[in-house]
Amino acid sequence: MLSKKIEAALNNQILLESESSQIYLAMACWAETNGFDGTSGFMYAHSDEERGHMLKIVKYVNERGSHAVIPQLPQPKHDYKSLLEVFENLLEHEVAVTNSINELVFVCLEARDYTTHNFLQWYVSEQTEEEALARTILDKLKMIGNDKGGLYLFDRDVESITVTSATSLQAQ
Ligand code: OFO
Repeated sequence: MLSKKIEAALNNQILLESESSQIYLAMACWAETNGFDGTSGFMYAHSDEERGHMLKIVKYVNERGSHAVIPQLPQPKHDYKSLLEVFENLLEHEVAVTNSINELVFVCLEARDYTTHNFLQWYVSEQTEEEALARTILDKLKMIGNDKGGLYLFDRDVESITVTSATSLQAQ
């Protein structure tokens, strides 16, 4: 059974992952209604992934004999000035999620909950990948600026930008 402190911290992470899923769903809708179909596909997929992250913690908490609480969520932002703003917000949100995961890892070590600490390692690597991907995408968008042709190509290709290609691009 989890300690009350770890249970509360994991429930807080459930809230954050659920929020991520909603935020990316709202971004998908903005992109879809503004002619950015590729970005919208990317965001729909990302929203599903975040729901997966949330579910993984829900299952873990319940399997450890504690109780996962499904949170009420605030309405996410639904209007953006540009693709650049969308991805800036995405990176900002992922950095906040990373900080929260790091804090959670720290709380587990303090409490000597090595099982939960081990469970969280997947999230630690996942956050590194997600931040690397978001930074690479942002760099591309900054390079493109307001060039319509560039934005068209970006939107066409964004779904195929993977973490692996992002990491190798950064290494170049
Ligand atoms: Fe992208 O945040 Fe989940 O883990």
